[in-house]
Amino acid sequence: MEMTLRWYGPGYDSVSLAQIKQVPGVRGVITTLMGKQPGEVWTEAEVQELRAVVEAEGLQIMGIESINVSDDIKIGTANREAHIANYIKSLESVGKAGIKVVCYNFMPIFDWTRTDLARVREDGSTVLAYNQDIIDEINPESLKGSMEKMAGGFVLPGWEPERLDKLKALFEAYQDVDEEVLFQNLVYFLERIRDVCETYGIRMAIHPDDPAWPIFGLPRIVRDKQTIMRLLKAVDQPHNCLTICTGSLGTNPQNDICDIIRAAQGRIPFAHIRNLRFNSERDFEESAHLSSDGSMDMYAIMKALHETGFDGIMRPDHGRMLWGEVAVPGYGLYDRAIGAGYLEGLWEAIEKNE
Ligand code: CS2
Ligand code: MN
Repeated sequence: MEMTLRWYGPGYDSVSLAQIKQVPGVRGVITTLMGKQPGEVWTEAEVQELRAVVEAEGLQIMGIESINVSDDIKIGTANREAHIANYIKSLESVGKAGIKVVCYNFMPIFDWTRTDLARVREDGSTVLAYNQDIIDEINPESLKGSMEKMAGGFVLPGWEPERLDKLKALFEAYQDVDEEVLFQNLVYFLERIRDVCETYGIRMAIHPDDPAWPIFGLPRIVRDKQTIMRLLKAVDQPHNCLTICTGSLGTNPQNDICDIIRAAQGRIPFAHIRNLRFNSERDFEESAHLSSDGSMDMYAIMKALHETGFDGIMRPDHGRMLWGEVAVPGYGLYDRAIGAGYLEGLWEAIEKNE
C-alpha cells in the first residue's frame, strides 16, 4: 500500500509539495492538469513538466485524478470520436511519464455534489455536507452558483465554470440518455481506450458516483455492488478497474463496502478512504477519518483491503477544515495528514497481526 495525498498542481493548491513531503509515509501525490477542459489533449510536454515539478521536491506522481471525460463521450454525440482520440493521446502522455493509474468518473454534468462546503461542527471545524431536502428544492442552476460562492475563490475539481455555464444546453443534451445508454457509452469508451492502456499498463480506475443515487433526474451507473460488478464484467480486461471511494459508496448506507472490496478483488488499484456521519437518512456530513467520528468501520474497511491483497495507492479522501486553514474545500493539509497517519496506523496494526 502506498499512502499519497492529492495535490492540485501549481497555482491551484494552497498546500505545497514541501508540506506534503513532511507527512509521514507519503512519498507520492495524485495530481492532474487542473486547467484542462474535458475533451482536450494533455500533451507529453505538459505531463513531463508536471512530473518535473513533483520530482524536484523528491516526490513522485503515483496516479492521475482525473482526466475528465467529456459530456460528448458520456452522451455519445458526434464529437465523441474526436474526444476519444484526444483522450487516447492524453493517456499516451501519461503512460510515457510512467504513470499507471488514472482515476475518472462517468457522472453526467456534475462531479460530486454537496449542499454545504463549510458546515460548522461542534468543535468549530468545518466539513462538506449533503442534505437531500435542499437538493429536492433547488434547481441545478442555483447549485452551480452556490458551489462557486462556497468555494471561496478556489476552482473545484470537476466543476469547471466554462462547462457549467452551459447548464441548460447540457441538460437538454442528456435528455435521451438513460442509465442503459450511459452504461453502453461507458463500455464503448473503455473498449476504445483498451489498446493504449495495454501498451502502457494503465489502469483506469472509475470513481463511484457521489452521492450514490440519481440527482436532478440524471442517471448514475456506478453506485453499488451490482452496478460495479456489471461494469467490471462488461469489459473484463485489466485496464477496467475501480477506485474504491468509501465516502461516495457510503452515502448509501445499504452499500456494504467490505463486500464490494471483496467482490472487486484484483480490480482496485486506488483507494479513497474517508468517513461520513449521518445525521438523518437524508443528511450526512464528512467527518474525521476515525471510525468513532462517523458511521463507517475504518478498521474493517482496511482489513478487507489487506485481506484481498490490495497493493495499490491510497489517499485519505476529503478532510475537515481545521485550525483556521484556508484551502480547497475538503482538501486542507491538516486533517488529511491526520487521516493519513491514522490509516497508516491501522494498516501497520493489521500487518503485524498477521
Ligand atoms: C473526488 C472526486 O473530491 C472528490 O470528491 O473524490 O471529485 C473525484 O476526484 C472524481 O469524481 C474522479 O473523477
Ligand atoms: Mn473519492
